[in-house]
Amino acid sequence: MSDFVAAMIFPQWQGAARTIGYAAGTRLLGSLLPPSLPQHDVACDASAEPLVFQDHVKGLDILARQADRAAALRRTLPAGPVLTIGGDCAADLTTAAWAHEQMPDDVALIWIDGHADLNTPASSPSGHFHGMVVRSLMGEGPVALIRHVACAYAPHQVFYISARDCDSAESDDIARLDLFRLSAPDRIDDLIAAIAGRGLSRIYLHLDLDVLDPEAFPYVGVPAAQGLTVEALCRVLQHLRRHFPLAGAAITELNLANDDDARAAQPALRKILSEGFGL
Ligand SMILES: [Mn+2]
Repeated sequence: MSDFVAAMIFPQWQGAARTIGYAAGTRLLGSLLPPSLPQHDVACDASAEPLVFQDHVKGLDILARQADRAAALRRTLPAGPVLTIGGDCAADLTTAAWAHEQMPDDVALIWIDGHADLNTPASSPSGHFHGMVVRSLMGEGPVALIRHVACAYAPHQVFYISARDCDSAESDDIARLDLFRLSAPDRIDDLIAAIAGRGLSRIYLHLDLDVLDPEAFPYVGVPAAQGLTVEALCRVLQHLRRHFPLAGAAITELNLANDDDARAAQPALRKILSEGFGL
């Protein structure tokens, strides 16, 4: 029996502001899910037109329209954990927000990512929204997007695993806000203890595949050196799922340039889905 009631398939690329192989990545992940898990598609603008900058965010209009669609779809799905398949790291903005709204102050947001995604529109060097998602889930971001965050995550609810390629403003904010940061996967018990010690009983798992080491798994939008092995990632996911019920999850940033990439990425993805997520 899967932990999930449904999968939301959301090939959004505008948050990365590059028409790279996210659509192919989303398709492949969808094809690897068990047929018993109902899949629901969020329609995305596939146009390769350059994105317009608005309020320091590239493609804000389109991102807002797509987030509206995702939020509307989420409201039609059963209560219970949904697995969002991206797409860029912003694909689960509305589903991570929804998970917290159902159980305010009880959800740990576990951000498993080579990056911190903690920029504000003003601090972001690129204007790419996929680097602002955690900050938005904490209630600070473009109004057109954070209107879906009815219940912001507080700093004590945010936990990073292997965030290692951070902008200097992000590093400053991690220190200032005292966000939990697990650097070595073998210290996972520290994370478990911190979640429980902060009175949180459920976890939301956001997996950006760039948490993996690019030598083992280069099929991502923004690779970050010195990441986890696939085995270490699976152990971390298993350990977390053994200790806490899921509020939801997402797998993001799979970027496949061609069929060779798709073939080469499959064994790791199958392992992560089955051993990491129990699918
Ligand atoms: Mn990332």
